[in-house]
Amino acid sequence: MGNRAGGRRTGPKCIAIVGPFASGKTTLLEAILARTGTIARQNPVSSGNTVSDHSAEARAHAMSVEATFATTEFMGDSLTFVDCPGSIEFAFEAEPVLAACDLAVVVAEADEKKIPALQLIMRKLDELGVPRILFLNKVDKAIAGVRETLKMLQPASTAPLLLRQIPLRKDNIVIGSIDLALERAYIYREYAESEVAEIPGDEKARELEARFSMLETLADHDDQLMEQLLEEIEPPKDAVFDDLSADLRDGSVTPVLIGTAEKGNGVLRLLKAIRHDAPDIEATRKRLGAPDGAATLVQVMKTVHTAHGGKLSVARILSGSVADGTELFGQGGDSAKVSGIYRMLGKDQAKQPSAKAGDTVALGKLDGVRTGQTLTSAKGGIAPLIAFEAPQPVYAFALRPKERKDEVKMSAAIQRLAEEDPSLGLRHQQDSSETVLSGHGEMHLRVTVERLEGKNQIAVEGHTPAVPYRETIRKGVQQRGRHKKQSGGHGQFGDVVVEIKPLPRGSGFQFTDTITGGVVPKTYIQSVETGVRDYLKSGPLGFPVVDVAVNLSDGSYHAVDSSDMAFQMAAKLAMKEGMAACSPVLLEPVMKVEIFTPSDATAKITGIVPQRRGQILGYDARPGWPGWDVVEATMPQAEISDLIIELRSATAGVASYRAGFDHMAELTGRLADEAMNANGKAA
Ligand SMILES: Nc1nc2c(ncn2[C@@H]2O[C@H](COP(=O)(O)OP(=O)(O)OP(=O)(O)O)[C@@H](O)[C@H]2O)c(=O)[nH]1
Ligand SMILES: [Mg+2]
Repeated sequence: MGNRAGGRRTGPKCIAIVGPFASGKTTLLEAILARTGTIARQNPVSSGNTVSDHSAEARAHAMSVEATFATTEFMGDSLTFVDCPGSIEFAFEAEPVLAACDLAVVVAEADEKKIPALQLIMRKLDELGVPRILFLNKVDKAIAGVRETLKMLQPASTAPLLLRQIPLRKDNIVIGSIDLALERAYIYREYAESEVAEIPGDEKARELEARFSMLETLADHDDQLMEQLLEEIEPPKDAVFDDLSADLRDGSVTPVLIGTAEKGNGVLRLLKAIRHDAPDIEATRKRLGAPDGAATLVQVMKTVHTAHGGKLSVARILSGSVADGTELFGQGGDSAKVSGIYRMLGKDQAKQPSAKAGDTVALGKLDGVRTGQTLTSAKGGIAPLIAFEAPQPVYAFALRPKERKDEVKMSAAIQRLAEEDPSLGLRHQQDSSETVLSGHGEMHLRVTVERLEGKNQIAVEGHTPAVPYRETIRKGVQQRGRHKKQSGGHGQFGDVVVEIKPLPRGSGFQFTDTITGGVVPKTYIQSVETGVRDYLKSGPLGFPVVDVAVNLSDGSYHAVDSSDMAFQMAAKLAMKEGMAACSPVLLEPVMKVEIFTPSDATAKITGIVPQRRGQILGYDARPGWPGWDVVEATMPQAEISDLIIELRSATAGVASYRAGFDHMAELTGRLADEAMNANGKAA
């Protein structure tokens, strides 16, 4: 014991603050910055004046919408905290942060509804191998005991939650905490350091019981401690601390500290635990599989375009050092020179001459560098140490500027936003010539549009993207089309007979001819095909026509008056008249959908599907996700556009889905009329 390399690691640290929606992350960061003296006082989030939620968008929606970096000092150590948004719609923002941080502080609260969200975060930390401390916040309003709360939260975590502190109550109000490792009591004082006290006599039994249970969990990874417990020998305090550090760092337990961020309570203990137990940059390098060597290595965590137009790449220096002018190479050997190194405090930056391994700083003007990239000082560059893949978007907006003159400006601004937020999708929809922005929920896109408008002074209009309807026919017909004009000199003459026939779904378009004896010359057969194809771009219902075969069976021509144009016209005439008689019908795209949901909401989800004209194909346990199900269904694309909103509200915000095109299906009745009306208006 005591030899598990549990000692304190010095050097700058980077700590991500994560946790379910509104658990108090921003409040905690504010409390930390106040406690370390980086800010004069702790502002409540309701003031709209915190270090994190300073943007107009965060204030407007009373939630964090991006990762915020704040560097502070605590007892001589440099600590950079990164306050990550809790909403699942902004979850991707945290991934490059988590990858390059040393430790995550998971802020949780005693709220059953937020367990699935907590589970999602814990899974991500498991996946990335990030050690963590759980900060059980809001103990001021907790009704249940902490141990019951941990029992409730435990299913969200694969590692055992190890209670390190228990609350000290008076008249049912939490007035402080008892640290089970230090065996000391702390009496909370608002916005100030707690007062150290002896453990009150009547709390001793409860303390010993909780402490024993903590030691038992630690003994699972320490045979010597196990023996001591069995023989009822009091283990040395230092050895307990070493175990706590070592178990935290290798992820075998998740220590739990408690507090009330809003009043700054429990914050100093948390800072001390971080100082003592957090792994350092060496461990993080190892976790990322960074190559050894003399070269400088940098991992980019976020990209921002500041109000003054400069691009900042917020990055962790994994090894070596960076100074103004340092040339950094990405994958493939592209390079950029650092121009400006800044220490971050929310929206403010302070210039500094250089940065060394472990530091988290913003690097100026790294053109071409993207979030998630790894950079090196070695010529030749380096492949990213970790690959980030944004989940499939679940919500989309079609955008256009209110004023035409803003088109170019809007498209440049969207490019910048997409650079800042790699989870945004951007495509140009041919059918409707719309710019379609896709993302992870309504709020995500709303915030994106607000940024577009606010930062760039462009007014934009957003609406649900058009569904790519098609049309086809139900029966065939034979139709003649004659185009004949005699006006003065040269006439125009084309005459065709076409046979129009429906094809099986998914066949597309086929053109053939059965012309014999040259009644329509070869070159004009080509013209007929061109005319037919042109017509099919918009059929009798106003949509592109699919699954149709057209055969040119007969016709006639005129040696002088026939022309390419005349035959195209004749073909279009034949198609126009013929198609109307073929019982045209609208087709809508139907998608195959997989909906991921906590199992206790599966019944609700299977109820939502048929209401959206969907068909359940089946549901099952989600592989590798205890407590989750996957529901498979088919559903018309038109019904999926806002599906996520309903799924999220049925599952406290955590359900998601993946969809891919499956087939086209006939659409008739009121919905078909609506689609045609909408199309008519747009055209
Ligand atoms: N009672 C109580 N409320 C708290 C405490 N800490 C935070 N809150 C409240 O919880 C709400 C959310 O706080 P935030 O700090 O914005 O939470 P967050 O986790 O940053 O939220 P998102 O970033 O939007 O996910 C606010 O109303 C806070 O005042 C606490 O210790 N006790
Ligand atoms: Mg927040």
